[in-house]
Amino acid sequence: MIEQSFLDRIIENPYLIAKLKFKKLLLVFREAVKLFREETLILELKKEHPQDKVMVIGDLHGDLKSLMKLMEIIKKENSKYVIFLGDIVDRGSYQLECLILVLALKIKDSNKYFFLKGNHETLEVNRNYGFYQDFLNRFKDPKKFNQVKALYNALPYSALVNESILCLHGGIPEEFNAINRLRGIKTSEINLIDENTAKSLLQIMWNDPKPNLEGFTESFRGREVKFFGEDVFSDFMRENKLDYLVRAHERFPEGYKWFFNKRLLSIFSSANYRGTLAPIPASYAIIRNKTVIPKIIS
Ligand SMILES: [Mn+2]
Repeated sequence: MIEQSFLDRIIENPYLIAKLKFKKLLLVFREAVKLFREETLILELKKEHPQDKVMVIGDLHGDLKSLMKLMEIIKKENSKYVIFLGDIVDRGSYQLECLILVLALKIKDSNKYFFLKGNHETLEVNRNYGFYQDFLNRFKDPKKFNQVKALYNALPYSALVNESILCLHGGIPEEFNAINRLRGIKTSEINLIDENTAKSLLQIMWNDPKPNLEGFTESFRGREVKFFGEDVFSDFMRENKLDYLVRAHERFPEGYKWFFNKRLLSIFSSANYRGTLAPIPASYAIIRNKTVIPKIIS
């Protein structure tokens, strides 16, 4: 069992995480995995009152400074749910700190905090963008990374808020029925899904919207990854009876971006991405009543 006082201490001061022994982190990983394995691939979150708020957070990429600002905002917004859209690790200076902090929040209040899988919550991407090496530098033993893999394998892919607002990391899959088919399947049953459904999950993590485009087209991001235009987006939303889609995965100079007649909101919650590019405003989203409101972290 994890002590509450330990969770409180690292939530209060996440810089302590760098000093923790692996044995202590192991407890965090195991406890978090246990919770995620009870969840479904598509989370179904219900707001009891229309004015209940849901806070949605985009890519963090090891930007602990932005995450700590968000922690202050989480307190002020007092929302019913907080959904992280993934891409917590890779690229930034405090990847492990960000990951463990998000897991600590999950363990502390599992009915409030949700963590969806981004394309950087995979070993293959971590090998190329920093987290795997960062982890090896700290803990030396590649076998210890199995704990991280177990975590990645247990994460949900999408959250459906009041059956009408879909939250995910990348974009809509080519197969519109995938969301319905995935509903009710537990994350621990992911090995039972067929190849087509697995492709939809990959596209949920990787796809991007593109204005002035028809249908789905090839993406530079990889095989099976697609750009999607407004026509297929509208069809997808109609078929799944959805009002809004909230996603992350892309960085914009203005901090966030609306697409497709303000029905798709793209947010990005790291201001100091890679530390080398000029900082941009980081953003998050608030879902309240039946609308989605983009916000800038100041
Ligand atoms: Mn991404």
